[in-house]
Amino acid sequence: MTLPRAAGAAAVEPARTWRCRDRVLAIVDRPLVMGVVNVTPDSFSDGGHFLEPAAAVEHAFRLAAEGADIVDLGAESTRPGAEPVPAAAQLRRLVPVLEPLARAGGVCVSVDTASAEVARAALDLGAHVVNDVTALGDPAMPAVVAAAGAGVVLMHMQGEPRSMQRAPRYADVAREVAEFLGARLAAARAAGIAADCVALDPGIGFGKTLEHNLQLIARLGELAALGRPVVLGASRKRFLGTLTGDAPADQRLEAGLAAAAIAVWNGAGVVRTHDVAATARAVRVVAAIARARRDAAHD
Ligand code: HH2
Repeated sequence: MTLPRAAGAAAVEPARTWRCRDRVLAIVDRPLVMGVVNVTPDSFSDGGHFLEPAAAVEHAFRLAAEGADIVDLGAESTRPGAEPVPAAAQLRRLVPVLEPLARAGGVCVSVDTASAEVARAALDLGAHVVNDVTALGDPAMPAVVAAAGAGVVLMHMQGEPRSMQRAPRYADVAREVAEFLGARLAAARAAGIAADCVALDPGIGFGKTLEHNLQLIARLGELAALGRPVVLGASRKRFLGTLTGDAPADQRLEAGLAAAAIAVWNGAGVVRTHDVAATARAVRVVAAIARARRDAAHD
């Protein structure tokens, strides 16, 4: 992987591990796959499919069997225009799914929430990762993550879901997102979160136009240069439909695989996807070719 660097500066090695409580996830031969399970009535691609706890639990185990290294449970849609879901309502959806998953052990569980109250309850039940699309926007969140030694995803978003797609604007989107995430990484460390527990995510579709999303994926190496695993979530998102003749969300598989492949080539260490089996197979091939390129460079 070619890392951007200032003249004379040493290249930063891509992060090879991500610590999430008692699990140390290795990102050596291939990227990690994070499978999505939305326990919501209104998520943009799987809303209403897994609202029944038994269906969500079954789907989570299916994704793990298909090759998900982490299963990301969400109880609040963050699609453009979505309203926030109160903590108590998130927990009513999450707890009956989390409890059996945690009891069974084995599956590394992430909770997609910006609420410290939800994160604390989920970690108490055995979750390993807090996936925070507000990058520690809740002032109580850093202490919750630090106390548990949990993994945390710090994601960039311009604005908030309700209004973020109205008029996103950047002078240089890749530079601004990297600066924001670098600052949030420093804030996390200052709040007692270990650096090796942190992963960074440019937030594809969160206050971004089509062109912004493309720039971010094309220049993902600038985020990888911060030295932490980069998470990329392009799966089924609207920009993929826009690029493929307005394909609906359930017909964006190939487009999502193409985006995931380029992201991994450009340094992504974790791919967040609804389509685990296909993504796991695709990114293995990309990772093998990336290794061959590295080996050739070292010969
Ligand atoms: N995208 C979504 C939700 N959470 N978290 C991270 N770290 N990165 C992402 O790109 C990301 C995310 C949106 O996708 P989805 O969960 O399928 O939809 P919804 O928010 O409608 O539930």
